[in-house]
Amino acid sequence: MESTQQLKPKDYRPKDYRSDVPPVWCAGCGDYGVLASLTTAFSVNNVTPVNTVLVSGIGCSSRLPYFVTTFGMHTCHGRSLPIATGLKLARPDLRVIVVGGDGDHFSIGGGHLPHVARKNIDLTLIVMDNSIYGLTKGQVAPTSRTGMVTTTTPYGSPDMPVNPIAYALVYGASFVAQSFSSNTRLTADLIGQAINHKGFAFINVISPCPTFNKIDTFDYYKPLLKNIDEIHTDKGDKVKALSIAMTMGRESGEIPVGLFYQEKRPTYVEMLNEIKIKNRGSNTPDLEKIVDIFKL
Ligand SMILES: Cc1ncc(C[n+]2csc(CCOP(=O)(O)OP(=O)(O)O)c2C)c(N)n1
Ligand code: SF4
Ligand SMILES: [Mg+2]
Repeated sequence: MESTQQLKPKDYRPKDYRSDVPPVWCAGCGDYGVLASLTTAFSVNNVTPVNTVLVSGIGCSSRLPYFVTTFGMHTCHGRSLPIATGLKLARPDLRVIVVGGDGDHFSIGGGHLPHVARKNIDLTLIVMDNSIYGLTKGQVAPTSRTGMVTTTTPYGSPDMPVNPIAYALVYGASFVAQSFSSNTRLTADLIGQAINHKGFAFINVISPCPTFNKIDTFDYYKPLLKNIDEIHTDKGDKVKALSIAMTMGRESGEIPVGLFYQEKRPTYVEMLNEIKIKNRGSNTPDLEKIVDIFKL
C-alpha cells in the first residue's frame, strides 16, 4: 500500500485510509459497513490522515481506529468523549472523531454526552448501536429492548431502552443524524456532513451484532427503515425532529434514517473567546498568565 503521507489530499481513495491491520470483527458484523462509510467519507472530503484523530473507548466498535491510517487513541470504556474534548481544546487544528458503542456512550459514558453536546465541542461522535455489549459477549445494553433476554437478563430486561436521537437533541447537540450500517451511501454522506459541521455532531448508526443480538438483525431492520427527508425537510425544526424521534422507532415499526437536526451555533471555543472579551473588567484575573506559569 502507498503511504498516505506521500499522497496529496485530492489523491486519497477510500482504501488509502485503511491500515495494514485487518479487522477482527465477526463475519457479518455491522461495524464493517461503518468502516467502509468512514473511509468513503474521508475520501470524498479530502481528509488528511495526519491531521485527523479517531478516538475510541473499549468495545468491538472501539477497535475501529486500528483499521484506519489516521492517528488513533484507544482509550477507556466510557471515557473517549472527555479525552477527545481535551485533545480538541489542546489541538484545535486537528479533526477529532469519536467512535464507539452504545454501551460506551449511553451507559458508562452517558454522563459525558450531555456536556459535550451543550458546550458544542467541535467534534464528531459516531455510535455503532447494536443494542448489546458485543465485546464482553452479550450483556444487556442501554438500547436493548424491554424484555430482551441476554446473559445478564435471563428473565428479560426490565428496563426501558434509551432513545439516542431524543437524548442528543434534548442535550443540545447541534447536528443529529441516524443511519444504518449497510446503507453505506447514506452513512458516508452523513459522516461527511458531520465532519464538516462546526460544533458537536452526533450520528447514531444502527449496526447489528449477528453474534450476540439475534433479534435486532439486518433482516429485522431493513424493511423498517424510512428516509426522514420524506417527512421532515426543515432541519432547523428541533420540535419536529424530537417529535419524530419520540414517536418513530422499533415500537412504531418505522425507523427514520437521515439528518434530524442541524443548527449553526458558536462552538465552545468561540463562546469562550466572545465571553472573555465581553466580560473582561479591570479586576478580572488574567487566566492566560496563570496558565503560562504552569507551562514547561
Ligand atoms: C471501566 C470498564 N468497565 C467495563 C469494561 C468491560 N467492557 C468492555 S467493552 C464493554 C461493553 C461494550 O459494549 P459497547 O460499548 O456497546 O460496544 P460493542 O462491543 O457492542 O461495540 C464492557 C462492559 C471495561 N473495559 N472498562
Ligand atoms: S461480537 Fe458482535 S459487535 Fe462484536 S465483532 Fe462480533 S458481530 Fe461485531
Ligand atoms: Mg454495543
